[in-house]
Amino acid sequence: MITKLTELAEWVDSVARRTQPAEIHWCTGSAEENAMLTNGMLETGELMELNPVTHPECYLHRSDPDDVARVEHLTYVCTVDADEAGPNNNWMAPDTAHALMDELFDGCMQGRTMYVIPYCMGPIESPFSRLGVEITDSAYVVANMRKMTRMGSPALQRIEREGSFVRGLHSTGELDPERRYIMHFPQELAIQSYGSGYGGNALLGKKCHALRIASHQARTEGWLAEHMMIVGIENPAGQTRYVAAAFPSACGKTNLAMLIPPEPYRSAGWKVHTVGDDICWLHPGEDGRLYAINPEAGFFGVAPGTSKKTNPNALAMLDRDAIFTNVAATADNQPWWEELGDGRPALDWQGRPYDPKNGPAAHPNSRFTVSIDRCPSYSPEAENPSGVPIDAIIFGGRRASLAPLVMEARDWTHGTFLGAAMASETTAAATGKVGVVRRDPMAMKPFCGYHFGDYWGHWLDVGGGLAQPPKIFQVNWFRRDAEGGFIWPGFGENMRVLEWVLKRCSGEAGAVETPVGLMPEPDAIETGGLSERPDMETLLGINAREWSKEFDQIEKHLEKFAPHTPQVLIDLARELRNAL
Ligand code: GTP
Ligand code: SPV
Ligand code: MN
Repeated sequence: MITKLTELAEWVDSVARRTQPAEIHWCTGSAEENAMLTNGMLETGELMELNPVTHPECYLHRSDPDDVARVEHLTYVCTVDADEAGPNNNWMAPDTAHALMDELFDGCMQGRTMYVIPYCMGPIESPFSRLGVEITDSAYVVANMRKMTRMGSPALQRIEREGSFVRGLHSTGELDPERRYIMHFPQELAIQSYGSGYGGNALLGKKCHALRIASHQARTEGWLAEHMMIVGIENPAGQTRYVAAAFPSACGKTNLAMLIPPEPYRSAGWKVHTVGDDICWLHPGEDGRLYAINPEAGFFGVAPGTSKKTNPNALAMLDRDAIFTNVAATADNQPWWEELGDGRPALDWQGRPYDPKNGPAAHPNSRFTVSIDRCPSYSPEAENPSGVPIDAIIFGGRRASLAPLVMEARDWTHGTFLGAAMASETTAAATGKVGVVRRDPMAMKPFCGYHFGDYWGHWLDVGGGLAQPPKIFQVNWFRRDAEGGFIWPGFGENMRVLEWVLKRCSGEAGAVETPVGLMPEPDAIETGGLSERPDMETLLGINAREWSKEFDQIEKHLEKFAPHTPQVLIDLARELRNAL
């Protein structure tokens, strides 16, 4: 027996009886194991070696062309009572879901290896960390989990000590979209995923565990599991404040987490410390502040748009020991994607000779996987078992119009309202239409494991119990002009907005009250050093008529979650609309 934890051994046995693998491999996370799996995948063609001179230990994986993003319409929360999952989730009765999944899993691993991956979400020694075991028949999943989580022997030891873990079962199956389901059983601490090998559908520690299951646990235990990046910003005086920001998928978390301050900030001494880029677990501390850990240990980042100009820190970590999924390749076998800047694609993401008639060379949701400690701005605080204290929470979306560059909530309740009312244009991170504005509360629309109305109530409860709650802000880097171009330069220049945010936290900047939120005073956002001054009047303008239409939609949206929606949010919407 590989483990002394009977429950784990019995579960693995029962899964093996159902799925009938040829072999069972317990993952230790060692370098030898990784080399063995990599060699195996090079033989089967699951991985291709990239240019060993420019990109040593970098590999390309091409997924099935029908399996390139999260599938929200096939993702379910299976609570006993449908009302618990809420209108924000697809729901299936647990019995029905189990029957369906049992049939799919029956014999599905015949002739294949079944990998058992013990993992720990969060620093191994942190009381805030949570444990899981993913069983999968995909070596690619193992290789990704190794970079993105603390997996293997140390995790298994803690699982054996504590006895409690989330049970994740995954099989790539036939990769048939008609036989694909991502099922969550929060009350059983279980996840079952079949028919996809991609990202959030298959790397079960990430969205399935660290958000959908964890949000459910967090609700009962008094903390928050959020789709947020975490960054420390050090000012010239050497003082670091931590900020957590929730933007929907492919809306700028990774970029903000590792931004390089532009001149004149850099020479003045501003520094950025990356703690996390996608998921954040927030716990109230004894001092009445909110403490954040990043449950992950690596990045699964969007490739297109990443360049030396937009995100030099990302590029610096992508020249060694990285996995690329669905990017294009140059003639000399270097990874390539749109807006990379250098080189030209020879083969597109499906391995065909590149032809612009077939669309972009790299898939719009192509990704890189790399360990967080490869990031030049990596913060050792990411390993702090107690987490980092958060001074500001930022909500952001991708909106061509209306939403201003930045504004601040009056207080925690108003901040919760801003989060609940968030909307953003859809992106390629999930299958479906791109560019459609939809409500995406707290960037959690696809990830909240329970009823949004209850979730907002939980936000109010957690914030209400804090003596020093973080200030809450809303940003939008994505306003467009009449020609469709971005008005705000974005990326590193977002530091200018962060400076105002931090100065609001330290009491060094004023604000102007408006019915939608507290706005920067004129010229409070530094534009010196930009090649041209952006249209700040548009970026910070409030159009009362457009906002009034927005409030119509927000009220309807809050209504959709009644009677679970906290009354204070409904009342606040009415009050703000009347003030407009
Ligand atoms: P997920 O990993 O899907 O959760 O995405 P994310 O929120 O981490 O988004 P990411 O930082 O990877 O950015 C997604 C896309 O938006 C990339 O193509 C970026 O180049 C682009 N982007 C990020 N920040 C900015 C910005 O400030 N301005 C503009 N115009 N584009 C940005
Ligand atoms: C997202 O879609 O928000 C991601 C990528 O971070 S995935 O791992 O596919 O969820
Ligand atoms: Mn994400």
